[in-house]
Amino acid sequence: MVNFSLEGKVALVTGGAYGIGLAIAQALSEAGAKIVFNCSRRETVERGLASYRKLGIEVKGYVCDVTDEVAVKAMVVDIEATVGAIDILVNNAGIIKRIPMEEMAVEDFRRVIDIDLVGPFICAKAVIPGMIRKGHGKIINICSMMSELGRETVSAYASAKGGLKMLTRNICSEYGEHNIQCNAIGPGYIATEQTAPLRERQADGSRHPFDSFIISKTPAARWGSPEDLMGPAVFLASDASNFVNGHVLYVDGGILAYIGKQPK
Ligand code: NAP
Ligand code: GCO
Repeated sequence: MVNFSLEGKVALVTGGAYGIGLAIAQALSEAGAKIVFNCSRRETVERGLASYRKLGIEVKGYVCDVTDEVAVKAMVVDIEATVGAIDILVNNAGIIKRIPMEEMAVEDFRRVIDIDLVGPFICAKAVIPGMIRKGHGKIINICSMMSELGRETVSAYASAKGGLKMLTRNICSEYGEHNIQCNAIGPGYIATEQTAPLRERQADGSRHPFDSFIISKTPAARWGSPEDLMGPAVFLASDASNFVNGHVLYVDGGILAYIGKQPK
Protein backbone atom coordinates (compact mmCIF):
# COMPACT_ATOMS: atom_id res chain seq x y z
CA MET A 1 0.00 0.00 0.00
CA VAL A 2 1.24 3.51 -0.84
CA ASN A 3 2.42 5.23 2.35
CA PHE A 4 1.40 8.89 2.70
CA SER A 5 1.58 8.74 6.49
CA LEU A 6 3.93 11.08 8.40
CA GLU A 7 3.27 9.48 11.78
CA GLY A 8 6.30 9.86 14.06
CA LYS A 9 7.99 12.35 11.77
CA VAL A 10 9.23 15.84 12.77
CA ALA A 11 8.77 18.61 10.22
CA LEU A 12 10.38 22.08 10.29
CA VAL A 13 8.51 24.61 8.15
CA THR A 14 10.39 27.87 7.78
CA GLY A 15 8.19 30.97 7.59
CA GLY A 16 5.32 28.81 8.76
CA ALA A 17 3.21 31.44 10.56
CA TYR A 18 0.70 32.12 7.79
CA GLY A 19 0.19 31.85 4.04
CA ILE A 20 1.67 28.91 2.18
CA GLY A 21 3.82 27.79 5.13
CA LEU A 22 0.86 27.51 7.49
CA ALA A 23 -1.16 25.51 4.94
CA ILE A 24 1.72 23.12 4.29
CA ALA A 25 2.36 22.68 8.02
CA GLN A 26 -1.34 21.97 8.57
CA ALA A 27 -1.27 19.33 5.85
CA LEU A 28 1.85 17.66 7.28
CA SER A 29 0.25 17.71 10.74
CA GLU A 30 -2.95 16.13 9.42
CA ALA A 31 -0.75 13.37 7.93
CA GLY A 32 0.73 12.76 11.40
CA ALA A 33 3.87 14.91 11.60
CA LYS A 34 4.96 16.94 14.61
CA ILE A 35 5.37 20.56 13.46
CA VAL A 36 7.93 23.19 14.35
CA PHE A 37 8.16 26.52 12.53
CA ASN A 38 10.15 29.73 12.57
CA CYS A 39 9.79 33.33 11.45
CA SER A 40 12.14 36.27 11.78
CA ARG A 41 9.79 38.37 13.97
CA ARG A 42 8.40 37.60 17.43
CA GLU A 43 5.01 39.08 16.49
CA THR A 44 4.74 36.78 13.49
CA VAL A 45 5.62 33.72 15.56
CA GLU A 46 2.91 34.74 18.07
CA ARG A 47 0.44 35.19 15.19
CA GLY A 48 1.35 31.72 13.94
CA LEU A 49 1.00 30.12 17.39
CA ALA A 50 -2.51 31.58 17.65
CA SER A 51 -3.42 30.19 14.23
CA TYR A 52 -2.14 26.71 15.06
CA ARG A 53 -4.01 26.77 18.39
CA LYS A 54 -7.20 27.62 16.50
CA LEU A 55 -6.52 24.66 14.20
CA GLY A 56 -5.92 22.39 17.19
CA ILE A 57 -2.34 21.73 16.11
CA GLU A 58 0.38 21.50 18.78
CA VAL A 59 3.49 23.25 17.48
CA LYS A 60 6.71 24.83 18.64
CA GLY A 61 7.62 28.22 17.20
CA TYR A 62 11.02 29.86 16.99
CA VAL A 63 12.09 33.42 16.28
CA CYS A 64 14.90 32.71 13.86
CA ASP A 65 16.04 34.49 10.70
CA VAL A 66 16.93 31.87 8.10
CA THR A 67 19.89 34.01 6.96
CA ASP A 68 21.53 33.75 10.40
CA GLU A 69 23.52 30.49 10.31
CA VAL A 70 24.38 30.57 14.04
CA ALA A 71 20.71 31.06 14.97
CA VAL A 72 19.54 28.34 12.55
CA LYS A 73 22.07 25.84 13.92
CA ALA A 74 20.98 26.66 17.49
CA MET A 75 17.32 26.25 16.52
CA VAL A 76 17.99 22.83 14.95
CA VAL A 77 19.94 21.68 18.04
CA ASP A 78 17.04 22.79 20.28
CA ILE A 79 14.47 21.06 18.05
CA GLU A 80 16.50 17.83 18.10
CA ALA A 81 16.80 18.04 21.90
CA THR A 82 13.20 18.97 22.69
CA VAL A 83 11.06 17.62 19.83
CA GLY A 84 13.18 15.11 17.93
CA ALA A 85 15.52 14.85 14.97
CA ILE A 86 14.14 16.62 11.88
CA ASP A 87 12.81 14.26 9.22
CA ILE A 88 11.28 16.89 6.93
CA LEU A 89 12.47 20.41 6.12
CA VAL A 90 10.22 22.75 4.16
CA ASN A 91 12.24 25.79 3.01
CA ASN A 92 9.23 28.10 2.69
CA ALA A 93 10.44 31.39 4.21
CA GLY A 94 10.83 34.00 1.52
CA ILE A 95 10.34 37.61 0.50
CA ILE A 96 9.90 39.49 -2.74
CA LYS A 97 10.80 43.04 -3.71
CA ARG A 98 9.11 44.34 -6.87
CA ILE A 99 11.45 47.09 -8.12
CA PRO A 100 12.58 47.83 -11.70
CA MET A 101 16.14 46.54 -11.96
CA GLU A 102 17.67 49.89 -12.84
CA GLU A 103 16.10 51.33 -9.67
CA MET A 104 16.88 48.41 -7.35
CA ALA A 105 19.59 49.03 -4.75
CA VAL A 106 22.19 46.28 -4.57
CA GLU A 107 21.29 45.88 -0.88
CA ASP A 108 17.71 45.07 -1.87
CA PHE A 109 18.88 42.55 -4.47
CA ARG A 110 21.24 40.96 -1.93
CA ARG A 111 18.54 40.76 0.79
CA VAL A 112 16.17 38.83 -1.49
CA ILE A 113 18.95 36.45 -2.56
CA ASP A 114 19.99 36.08 1.10
CA ILE A 115 16.55 35.09 2.35
CA ASP A 116 15.21 33.19 -0.69
CA LEU A 117 18.37 31.30 -1.68
CA VAL A 118 21.07 31.49 1.00
CA GLY A 119 18.47 30.85 3.73
CA PRO A 120 17.39 27.50 2.23
CA PHE A 121 21.08 26.56 1.87
CA ILE A 122 21.73 27.39 5.55
CA CYS A 123 18.67 25.45 6.74
CA ALA A 124 19.38 22.43 4.55
CA LYS A 125 23.04 22.40 5.67
CA ALA A 126 21.88 22.45 9.30
CA VAL A 127 19.47 19.48 9.00
CA ILE A 128 21.34 17.19 6.58
CA PRO A 129 23.79 15.73 9.16
CA GLY A 130 20.88 14.57 11.32
CA MET A 131 19.11 13.13 8.28
CA ILE A 132 22.26 11.21 7.33
CA ARG A 133 22.47 9.81 10.89
CA LYS A 134 18.81 8.75 10.71
CA GLY A 135 19.25 7.21 7.27
CA HIS A 136 16.49 9.24 5.65
CA GLY A 137 15.24 12.77 5.10
CA LYS A 138 12.96 14.95 3.00
CA ILE A 139 13.81 18.48 1.93
CA ILE A 140 11.12 20.47 0.11
CA ASN A 141 12.13 23.86 -1.30
CA ILE A 142 9.41 26.30 -2.25
CA CYS A 143 10.33 27.55 -5.70
CA SER A 144 8.12 29.60 -8.01
CA MET A 145 6.95 30.31 -11.56
CA MET A 146 9.95 32.60 -11.44
CA SER A 147 12.19 29.54 -11.22
CA GLU A 148 11.34 29.22 -14.94
CA LEU A 149 10.10 32.61 -16.13
CA GLY A 150 11.05 36.25 -15.67
CA ARG A 151 8.94 39.33 -15.54
CA GLU A 152 9.41 43.02 -14.94
CA THR A 153 10.49 44.18 -11.44
CA VAL A 154 11.34 40.76 -9.96
CA SER A 155 14.99 40.33 -11.03
CA ALA A 156 16.19 39.48 -7.50
CA TYR A 157 13.32 37.11 -6.77
CA ALA A 158 13.59 35.27 -10.10
CA SER A 159 17.37 34.95 -9.67
CA ALA A 160 16.86 33.51 -6.18
CA LYS A 161 14.11 31.10 -7.19
CA GLY A 162 16.02 29.98 -10.28
CA GLY A 163 18.98 29.31 -8.02
CA LEU A 164 16.74 27.47 -5.57
CA LYS A 165 15.68 25.11 -8.38
CA MET A 166 19.35 24.27 -8.99
CA LEU A 167 20.09 24.00 -5.24
CA THR A 168 17.23 21.45 -5.14
CA ARG A 169 18.90 19.43 -7.89
CA ASN A 170 22.30 19.69 -6.25
CA ILE A 171 21.12 18.50 -2.83
CA CYS A 172 19.44 15.61 -4.67
CA SER A 173 22.73 14.81 -6.41
CA GLU A 174 24.92 15.12 -3.31
CA TYR A 175 22.71 13.34 -0.74
CA GLY A 176 20.52 10.91 -2.67
CA GLU A 177 22.81 8.07 -1.61
CA HIS A 178 21.90 8.83 2.03
CA ASN A 179 18.22 8.27 1.26
CA ILE A 180 17.58 12.01 1.40
CA GLN A 181 15.13 13.23 -1.23
CA CYS A 182 15.24 16.92 -2.08
CA ASN A 183 12.42 18.21 -4.25
CA ALA A 184 10.62 21.50 -4.75
CA ILE A 185 7.11 22.76 -5.08
CA GLY A 186 6.66 25.53 -7.66
CA PRO A 187 3.44 27.31 -6.74
CA GLY A 188 1.73 29.37 -9.41
CA TYR A 189 0.06 32.62 -8.40
CA ILE A 190 -1.34 31.99 -4.93
CA ALA A 191 -3.63 34.34 -2.98
CA THR A 192 -1.53 35.25 0.05
CA GLU A 193 -0.27 38.46 1.72
CA GLN A 194 2.77 38.33 -0.57
CA THR A 195 0.61 38.72 -3.69
CA ALA A 196 -2.06 40.95 -2.16
CA PRO A 197 -0.67 44.07 -3.93
CA LEU A 198 -1.23 42.31 -7.29
CA ARG A 199 -4.89 41.64 -6.52
CA GLU A 200 -6.00 44.90 -4.92
CA ARG A 201 -9.30 46.14 -6.37
CA GLN A 202 -9.07 49.40 -8.32
CA ALA A 203 -10.75 52.60 -7.08
CA ASP A 204 -13.73 51.86 -9.34
CA GLY A 205 -14.01 48.34 -7.87
CA SER A 206 -12.62 46.66 -10.97
CA ARG A 207 -9.99 43.94 -10.84
CA HIS A 208 -6.29 44.91 -10.65
CA PRO A 209 -4.87 44.62 -14.20
CA PHE A 210 -2.36 42.05 -12.96
CA ASP A 211 -5.17 40.03 -11.40
CA SER A 212 -6.96 39.91 -14.78
CA PHE A 213 -3.66 39.10 -16.50
CA ILE A 214 -2.96 36.10 -14.27
CA ILE A 215 -6.48 34.76 -14.70
CA SER A 216 -6.03 35.02 -18.48
CA LYS A 217 -2.71 33.16 -18.23
CA THR A 218 -4.02 30.36 -16.03
CA PRO A 219 -6.00 27.53 -17.66
CA ALA A 220 -7.73 27.02 -14.29
CA ALA A 221 -8.84 30.69 -14.67
CA ARG A 222 -8.27 31.40 -11.00
CA TRP A 223 -5.56 32.24 -8.47
CA GLY A 224 -4.38 29.30 -6.42
CA SER A 225 -4.98 29.07 -2.69
CA PRO A 226 -2.49 27.81 -0.08
CA GLU A 227 -4.78 24.79 0.30
CA ASP A 228 -3.93 23.78 -3.30
CA LEU A 229 -0.39 23.04 -2.08
CA MET A 230 -1.34 20.77 0.82
CA GLY A 231 -1.61 17.48 -1.07
CA PRO A 232 1.59 17.98 -3.11
CA ALA A 233 3.45 18.76 0.13
CA VAL A 234 2.27 15.57 1.85
CA PHE A 235 3.24 13.56 -1.22
CA LEU A 236 6.78 14.98 -1.31
CA ALA A 237 7.16 14.65 2.48
CA SER A 238 6.03 11.00 2.58
CA ASP A 239 7.46 7.61 1.64
CA ALA A 240 5.16 7.75 -1.39
CA SER A 241 7.81 9.91 -3.09
CA ASN A 242 10.96 7.99 -2.05
CA PHE A 243 12.05 7.58 -5.69
CA VAL A 244 11.22 11.18 -6.64
CA ASN A 245 14.34 13.32 -6.31
CA GLY A 246 15.52 16.64 -7.74
CA HIS A 247 12.04 17.36 -9.09
CA VAL A 248 10.15 20.65 -9.14
CA LEU A 249 6.45 19.90 -8.84
CA TYR A 250 4.65 22.89 -10.34
CA VAL A 251 1.27 23.52 -8.75
CA ASP A 252 0.22 26.37 -11.01
CA GLY A 253 -3.19 25.62 -12.52
CA GLY A 254 -1.43 25.05 -15.84
CA ILE A 255 0.28 28.42 -16.33
CA LEU A 256 3.58 26.94 -17.51
CA ALA A 257 1.77 24.83 -20.13
CA TYR A 258 -0.29 27.68 -21.59
CA ILE A 259 0.57 30.47 -24.07
CA GLY A 260 -2.34 32.56 -22.77
CA LYS A 261 -5.84 33.42 -23.92
CA GLN A 262 -6.09 35.09 -27.32
CA PRO A 263 -7.20 38.71 -26.82
CA LYS A 264 -10.80 39.20 -27.98
P1 NAP B 1 4.21 35.45 2.93
O1 NAP B 1 2.75 35.45 3.13
O2 NAP B 1 4.93 36.73 2.66
O3 NAP B 1 4.91 34.70 4.20
C1 NAP B 1 6.31 34.63 4.23
C2 NAP B 1 6.71 33.99 5.55
O4 NAP B 1 8.14 33.92 5.59
C3 NAP B 1 6.28 34.80 6.76
O5 NAP B 1 5.90 33.92 7.80
C4 NAP B 1 7.55 35.55 7.15
O6 NAP B 1 7.52 35.86 8.53
C5 NAP B 1 8.62 34.51 6.80
N1 NAP B 1 9.94 35.08 6.59
C6 NAP B 1 10.27 36.12 5.77
N2 NAP B 1 11.59 36.38 5.88
C7 NAP B 1 12.10 35.50 6.78
C8 NAP B 1 13.39 35.26 7.32
N3 NAP B 1 14.44 36.00 6.96
N4 NAP B 1 13.55 34.26 8.22
C9 NAP B 1 12.49 33.50 8.60
N5 NAP B 1 11.23 33.66 8.13
C10 NAP B 1 11.05 34.66 7.23
O7 NAP B 1 4.61 34.50 1.70
P2 NAP B 1 3.79 33.34 0.95
O8 NAP B 1 3.02 33.93 -0.17
O9 NAP B 1 3.11 32.48 1.96
O10 NAP B 1 5.03 32.55 0.29
C11 NAP B 1 5.72 31.57 1.00
C12 NAP B 1 6.79 31.03 0.08
O11 NAP B 1 6.19 30.64 -1.16
C13 NAP B 1 7.85 32.06 -0.29
O12 NAP B 1 9.10 31.41 -0.43
C14 NAP B 1 7.39 32.57 -1.66
O13 NAP B 1 8.47 33.07 -2.43
C15 NAP B 1 6.84 31.32 -2.25
N6 NAP B 1 5.87 31.49 -3.32
C16 NAP B 1 4.76 32.25 -3.13
C17 NAP B 1 3.83 32.34 -4.18
C18 NAP B 1 2.58 33.17 -4.06
O14 NAP B 1 1.96 33.41 -5.12
N7 NAP B 1 2.18 33.61 -2.89
C19 NAP B 1 4.04 31.65 -5.36
C20 NAP B 1 5.22 30.92 -5.51
C21 NAP B 1 6.12 30.83 -4.47
P3 NAP B 1 8.49 37.08 9.09
O15 NAP B 1 8.29 38.24 8.17
O16 NAP B 1 8.03 37.36 10.47
O17 NAP B 1 9.87 36.55 9.08
C1 GCO C 1 5.06 38.33 -8.76
C2 GCO C 1 4.50 37.30 -7.80
C3 GCO C 1 5.06 35.93 -8.11
C4 GCO C 1 4.54 34.93 -7.12
C5 GCO C 1 5.07 33.57 -7.38
C6 GCO C 1 4.68 33.04 -8.70
O1 GCO C 1 5.28 39.47 -8.34
O2 GCO C 1 5.28 37.93 -9.92
O3 GCO C 1 4.77 37.66 -6.47
O4 GCO C 1 6.44 35.97 -8.09
O5 GCO C 1 4.92 35.29 -5.83
O6 GCO C 1 6.43 33.48 -7.15
O7 GCO C 1 5.06 31.66 -8.74
